[in-house]
Amino acid sequence: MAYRWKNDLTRADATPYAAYMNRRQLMGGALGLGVVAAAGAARAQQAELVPSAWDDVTQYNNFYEFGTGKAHPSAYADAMTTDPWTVTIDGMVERPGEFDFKDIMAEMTIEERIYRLRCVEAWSMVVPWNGFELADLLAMAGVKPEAKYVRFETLYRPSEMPGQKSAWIDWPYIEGLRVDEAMHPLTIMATGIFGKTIPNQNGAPLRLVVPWKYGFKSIKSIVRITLTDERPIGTWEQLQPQEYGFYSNVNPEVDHPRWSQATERVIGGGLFSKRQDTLMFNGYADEVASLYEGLDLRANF
Ligand SMILES: Nc1nc2c(c(=O)[nH]1)N[C@H]1C(S)=C(S)[C@@H](COP(=O)(O)O)O[C@H]1N2
Ligand SMILES: [Mo]
Repeated sequence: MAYRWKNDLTRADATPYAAYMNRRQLMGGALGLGVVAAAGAARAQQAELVPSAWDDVTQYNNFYEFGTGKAHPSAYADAMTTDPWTVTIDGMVERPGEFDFKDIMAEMTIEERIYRLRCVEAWSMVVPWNGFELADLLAMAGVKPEAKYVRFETLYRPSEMPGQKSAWIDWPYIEGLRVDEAMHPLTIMATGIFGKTIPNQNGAPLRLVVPWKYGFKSIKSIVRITLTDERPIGTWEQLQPQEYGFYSNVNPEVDHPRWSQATERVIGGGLFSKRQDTLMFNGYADEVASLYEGLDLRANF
């Protein structure tokens, strides 16, 4: 709840000020939307970090279940039914089961986390998420000591997800983390953005956010979480293992085979959209570098 991390973003890194003001107003009404205001400490820690514009966060998306264009998710994701919604937690847990999303929300404390999002395609945004630590959800099920990995699965429902009608991806979308990565306090399950319920195109009703990894690790619209001792093979690793590895930690020194990862295009500002240097572990090295001590980050990309 009161997890603190180094915040080095300032207003100079921000996209439009109007969007920021808009967000403060939204946060003012957040209680009415079922979002519990964050603890003061965590909020103050991020006070200087200004998010991207609402329109960019909700209209420039990757969610291949709705098509491969950046505008496809916002155009088609409304068709996805998110209520009722259950999440199965199974595998190496003490209390496996199918949990109703509403029951999960009743147990969890929602807070705001403003994080950088760095896509492997070399663009980035800053997103104000609302959500809870994944560790708290896993504690509900009780992780057994023999579990080494967490495997996540997105909804498979071609009737509501037109992209799932093409078979070039072996649906459902899958992702995975090591248990220690999953338990890290920076790793959250997001249920909102900008103090509002998360829009379908961003992964309603709950999606993973792992801010030090490339965006594709942050799997959307999760229906199943499995604790396992077998390393999961994610959708992108399965498609192109030489391009997308299991770790996919943001690393400006390890290029994608087809492009540099040293810099990123900041979404927003239209013609004036700028490039900036990509940060090691996306700016979260102080918090997470120790997880990878002794690991060759070039071999384990
Ligand atoms: N199920 C699912 N999750 C997904 C994706 C997807 O296509 N399907 N795209 C990923 C990619 S590549 C990125 S960059 C982020 C984008 O999240 P956003 O649209 O909320 O910015 O979602 C990730 N999660
Ligand atoms: Mo991405």
